[in-house]
Amino acid sequence: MTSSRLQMLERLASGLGPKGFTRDPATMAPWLEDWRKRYRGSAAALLSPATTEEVVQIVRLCAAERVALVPQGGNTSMVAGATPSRDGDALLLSLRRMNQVRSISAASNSAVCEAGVILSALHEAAGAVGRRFPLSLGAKGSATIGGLISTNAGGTQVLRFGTMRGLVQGIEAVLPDGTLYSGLSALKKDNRGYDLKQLLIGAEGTLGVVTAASLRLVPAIGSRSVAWIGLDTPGQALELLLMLEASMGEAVESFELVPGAALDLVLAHVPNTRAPLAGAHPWHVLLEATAPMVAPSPEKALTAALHAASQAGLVRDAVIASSEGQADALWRLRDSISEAEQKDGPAAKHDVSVEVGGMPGFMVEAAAAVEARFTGTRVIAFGHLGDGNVHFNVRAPEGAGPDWMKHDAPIITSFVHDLVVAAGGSISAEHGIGQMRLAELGRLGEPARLKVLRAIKDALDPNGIMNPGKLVPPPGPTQRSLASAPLRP
Ligand code: 2HG
Ligand code: ZN
Repeated sequence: MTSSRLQMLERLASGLGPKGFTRDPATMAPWLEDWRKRYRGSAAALLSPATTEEVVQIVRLCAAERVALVPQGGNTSMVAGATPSRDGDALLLSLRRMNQVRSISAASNSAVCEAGVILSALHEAAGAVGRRFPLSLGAKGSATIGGLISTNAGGTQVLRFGTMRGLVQGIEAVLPDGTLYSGLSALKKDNRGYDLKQLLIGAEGTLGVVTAASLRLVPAIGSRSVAWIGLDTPGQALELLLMLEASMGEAVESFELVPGAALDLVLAHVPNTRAPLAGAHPWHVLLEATAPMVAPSPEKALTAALHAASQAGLVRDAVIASSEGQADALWRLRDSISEAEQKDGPAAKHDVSVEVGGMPGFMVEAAAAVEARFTGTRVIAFGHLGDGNVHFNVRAPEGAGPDWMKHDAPIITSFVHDLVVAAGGSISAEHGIGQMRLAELGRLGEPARLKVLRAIKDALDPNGIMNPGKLVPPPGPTQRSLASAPLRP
């Protein structure tokens, strides 16, 4: 390490104090590996500032010395977006100590949170003032607001409330040269040109460090009804959604598609789970409908709608949770799919979207094409059917060797992504690009999109210090599709 680098680390250590600076390998270790344990990086130090002013000082120093910074929240990225590279040159910048809800107002339906506030803590804070923050996902106990913003997270309530893009009203961030952008005002209308807030949402920390945000709250719900439904095809599931929306309107907040094979994995690998319906079904839907405070419970309307759907031949069996405990147990089945898949063995994972109406057809045809081309694989596609987004995960054949992930999975990924692009879809619907999808975005991104991504990155971060190697594919020749490459015998 050069002496100027050492001096810089010493300055950071004395400025941030022992709680804000460490080079201890054991303390740093868990944060240097991604959630899925597929990427392991290295860093010169772990910085944990407690205030925005400390973040400004850190970024100024890094800009002057041209040292890379990798911002990190709860480290639950599905695409290794917060894992540093292996060279160990970067500094890991944890926002987790910045965990204050600075203010919360029922009157203006908003909360100002620091980047390190954990999603479930925001849910509780909003509940305490009779409001709620309407975005939720399986990792709510560790995902942070800064990470959710930087990845434009979606989750299981997007159907009604949209992604983070629709829920962030203002942002405070430190730009790559150390300039503080104080844009926290929750303005409903603001037409001063390019929207810096939207630029930072989903930027994966490549354009600056989000330190706080003003977030939209909505009225607390009065009651909810959660149902688990067995049916035959994804097409019937989408028909059911349209039928429910026609009869219940905005009450339908979540509509998650779960194949029988995913439920089986959860029942096999996650303790204290049990099958919600008596018989087996090829497909399932987990549905949540809500009603506001003074309105009657949605249960009656939901029961009638499900009865009509069953008469129409769309629904094979269904159960409506009769208590909050049962509702939570149904949600646990859905939220545990990733964990169960991980325990079960290797899979080539994909996070894809096509237009909503085209998704059932895409799922069926693409799964058949994958399973025919890659003998022994099994597609488990699940998730946010109502958003046109499923996790199209291809499980390794029985007895696949340790090299399957390294050799076969990338070929399968090219094959799946080629199908998605042919269907006019996106190869990253909600997980982002990180480092895992970088080469594929370079290969498949439209030239205009790539040109603009690179131009924005160069304009805001000319020295490339903010989360290098993520999101923005470098210019130059791109890899060709591996889809027709031979598999190992
Ligand atoms: C979900 O919807 C997450 O459960 C994770 O986005 C998806 O593990 C996955 O493939
Ligand atoms: Zn998802």
